Amino acid sequence: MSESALSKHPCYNEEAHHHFARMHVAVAPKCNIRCNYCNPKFDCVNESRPGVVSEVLSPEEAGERVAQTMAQLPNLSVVGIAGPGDPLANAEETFRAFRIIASLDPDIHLCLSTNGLMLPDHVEQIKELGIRHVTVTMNAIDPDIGALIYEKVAYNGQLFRSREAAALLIERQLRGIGMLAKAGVLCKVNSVHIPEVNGEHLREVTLKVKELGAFSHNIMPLILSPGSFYEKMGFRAPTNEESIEVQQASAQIMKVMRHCRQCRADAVGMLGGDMSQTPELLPDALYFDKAARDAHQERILSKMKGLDAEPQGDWSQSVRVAVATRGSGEVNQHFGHAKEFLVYEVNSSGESRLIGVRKVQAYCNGMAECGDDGSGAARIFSETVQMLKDCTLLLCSGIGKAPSNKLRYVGIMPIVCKGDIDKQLEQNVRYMSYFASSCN
Ligand code: CLF
Ligand code: SF4
Repeated sequence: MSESALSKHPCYNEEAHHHFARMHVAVAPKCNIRCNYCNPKFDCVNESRPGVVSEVLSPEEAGERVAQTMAQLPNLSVVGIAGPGDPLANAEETFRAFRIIASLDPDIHLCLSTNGLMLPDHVEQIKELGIRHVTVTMNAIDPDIGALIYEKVAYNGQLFRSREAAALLIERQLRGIGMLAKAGVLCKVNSVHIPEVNGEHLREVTLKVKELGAFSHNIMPLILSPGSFYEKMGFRAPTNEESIEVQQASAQIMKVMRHCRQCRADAVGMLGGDMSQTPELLPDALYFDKAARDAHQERILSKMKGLDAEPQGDWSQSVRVAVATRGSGEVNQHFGHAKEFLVYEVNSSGESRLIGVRKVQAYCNGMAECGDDGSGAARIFSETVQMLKDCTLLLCSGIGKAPSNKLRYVGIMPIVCKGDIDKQLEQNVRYMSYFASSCN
């Protein structure tokens, strides 16, 4: 594995996601399969959350947007194509866009995300273009389980359904993953966790893709597109505990990703701060200064701690801590402004590991008492508490008196602090343990 291919990629390296940004260009509208959780009116759910479908760009427009964004975001290190359909069902546009982007700056990392059906036909081209990261979304290796997930597959002018469709798709996904590994392309496997369908099967998927040479496994909770078959049939997303349990089982086998944001096909910015819906932030400039960008990224790399590894300590006595952050690997976000919290486990030796990201609605609406106007704020607060109810501590850079008191009341201790997340986790959990033992 090449360290340089990993150090700046926010999805392949957890620490990099605190510092580096990615950009998706939505050049791929068509899809060649139908997943039961998908509604084609929305972005591909295998890497996205349902929202208004991303505006489709031509490869040339995509190149212009990337140049603009490179001028605006010196920490932009990766450009990916992930939809809104399947990039390899739109291979001509996808590869043309990658060629244009690579000609802007050969050092930008190119990243592709696919359902894998057409992957075996394109591995050569992927390698030749210097695409170093490919994600394959693979939800089952057993065609009987796959038949519950995929409605149909269109391949070579023929339409396949049910078990036959799943068997064809799975065979091509596995072949493609093996070919990527042999070609030296880092392959991440995404799986959608559908509790009653593949919850207990995902460990087998991990075992198989590891055997084939995949780099990591990203198990994402099901998000139902409105109007999809699963939505109509009442399928449900896993609970936070179910997600953690399934991820821990796979983490015994290989590296798992726990910081995925299931971002849009046109997402721009840090994983935790999508700017795609605020286009006024992007200037018209088509000129970017490569030397300044390179120097900026070198400075970031010099401050990073290196590649993350799964901590091997004893987690039986661990506590869970929610952290409000805007990036840079620091506690630096006010509770009321947080749209997500990173949830860590900290063990008795002070080691910490990320176990998930909890999306919430920002609590503060500008009222003096942090949104405590007695109306919508009460609902938002109770939803946030519901998302963080397994946490004992909450670290943030500030919090109003009213929410602070209410959090204590439900058993979550807010601590106002700033600085490096790992250090703050260690210090505050030690302090809490000391305090608890002195009181006994
Ligand atoms: Fe985009 Fe995907 Fe590349 Fe990352 S996203 S194509 S690997 S650059 Fe990342 Fe977004 Fe999760 Fe995807 S957080 S949905 S895993
Ligand atoms: Fe929808 Fe599945 Fe195609 Fe993605 S791969 S666009 S989720 S049918």
